[in-house]
Amino acid sequence: MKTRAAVAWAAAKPLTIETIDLDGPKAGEVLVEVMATGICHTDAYTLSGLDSEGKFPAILGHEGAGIVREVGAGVTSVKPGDHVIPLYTPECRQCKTCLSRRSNLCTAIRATQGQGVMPDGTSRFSCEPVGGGNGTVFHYMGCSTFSNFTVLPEIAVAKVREDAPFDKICYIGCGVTTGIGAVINTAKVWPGANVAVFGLGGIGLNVIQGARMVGADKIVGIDVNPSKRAMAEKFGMTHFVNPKEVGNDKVVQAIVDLTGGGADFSFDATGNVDVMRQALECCHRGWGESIIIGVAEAGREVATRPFQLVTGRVWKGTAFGGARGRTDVPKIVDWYMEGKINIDDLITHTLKLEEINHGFDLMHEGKSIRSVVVY
Ligand code: NAD
Ligand code: AHE
Ligand code: ZN
Repeated sequence: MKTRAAVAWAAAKPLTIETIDLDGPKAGEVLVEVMATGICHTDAYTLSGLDSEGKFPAILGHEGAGIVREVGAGVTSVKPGDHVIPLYTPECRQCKTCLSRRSNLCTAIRATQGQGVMPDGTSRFSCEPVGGGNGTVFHYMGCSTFSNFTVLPEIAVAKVREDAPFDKICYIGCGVTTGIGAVINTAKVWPGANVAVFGLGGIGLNVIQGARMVGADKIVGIDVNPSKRAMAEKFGMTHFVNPKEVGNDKVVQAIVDLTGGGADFSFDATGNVDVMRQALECCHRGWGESIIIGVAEAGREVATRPFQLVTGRVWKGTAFGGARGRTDVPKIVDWYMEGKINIDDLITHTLKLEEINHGFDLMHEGKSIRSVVVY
């Protein structure tokens, strides 16, 4: 079949809207009509060319929601007409990791996903060959939600209720689940804890929302863009630190002072390795835990004095908020529909596919929280 898609032809070039070819689902795969997709900073990171797994041409996008239109042989868990959220972290429920219950990082299809292909090693997307290419267009994070239709493995879709609006729940496909899940699943923030959140964008604001949900006491937000402050306060931030105002070298001390000795939990949602160090070092001596959410460019490394760890601070990371997608994502959709979490206010811009590059511009200019493309 043909599908309309925003194609990333090369690093650091604007996406272009094309009509391309899409092969139908093979065994164990499903065809999904994507109804809406968010634009996450990770899409921008890969488009920048600094993702060591970035491949071009590709169809980016990993924060979608849509409807199953066709299923391949052997598919049993979903059927045409089901509403689903694509999962860049699948849940096969059979691999060592899934069975361990110790991590959400299902290994069933991770290798091929990183290579931009389906589990059989081929892509379902193609176009007329251009510029010496063979016409293959790569998948991205197993999702490619910047295409109106996409093919995913059955284990990489979460079936969700049908009364939930696609243009809002698509955000649960990454940002909402990552932020709230980092608090609940990874950090296990306790009621009364003091929390510091670095980066008040589409992920950080969901960390704040999660921290408030679990009853955190002080929630300190740190961002170089003061325009993020009002939204963060609406979502539960109690104190704001702007590194440009206090001085970058005074950020850690400012948080230690605000939290009476250091944060019980801190989160990096910037992707900046220098900020990651600040996030660790602002944690309370003896027990403070810092959770890295942000994705840093290829070649970047984190650093700190080992003494920071010797004296009890803990450095951790989280992918997709530690969520097991097929199990947890439908519950988060329920939370939204029951009014337990706020998604609507974080979606600051709704765009057409033709406007997708504007969505990236708004992110880079710090003018949006989440832009959502509706097909
Ligand atoms: P975003 O662009 O919406 O937000 C980033 C925020 O960080 C902005 O408000 C920006 O002003 C702020 N910031 C930038 N530099 C800063 C600094 N030096 N100090 C303080 N604040 C600073 O991006 P997002 O969509 O929220 O994504 C945030 C990060 O999380 C990205 O690196 C993204 O790739 C990553 N991410 C990781 C996961 C995961 O599973 N681990 C999931 C989603 C996103
Ligand atoms: N390809 C990147 C890795 C990027 C990365 O860390 N991705 C996160 C999700 S970001 C969503 O916005 C993730 O889930 N990682 C776990 C995994 O298995 O990829 C690189 O740097 O090579
Ligand atoms: Zn994302």
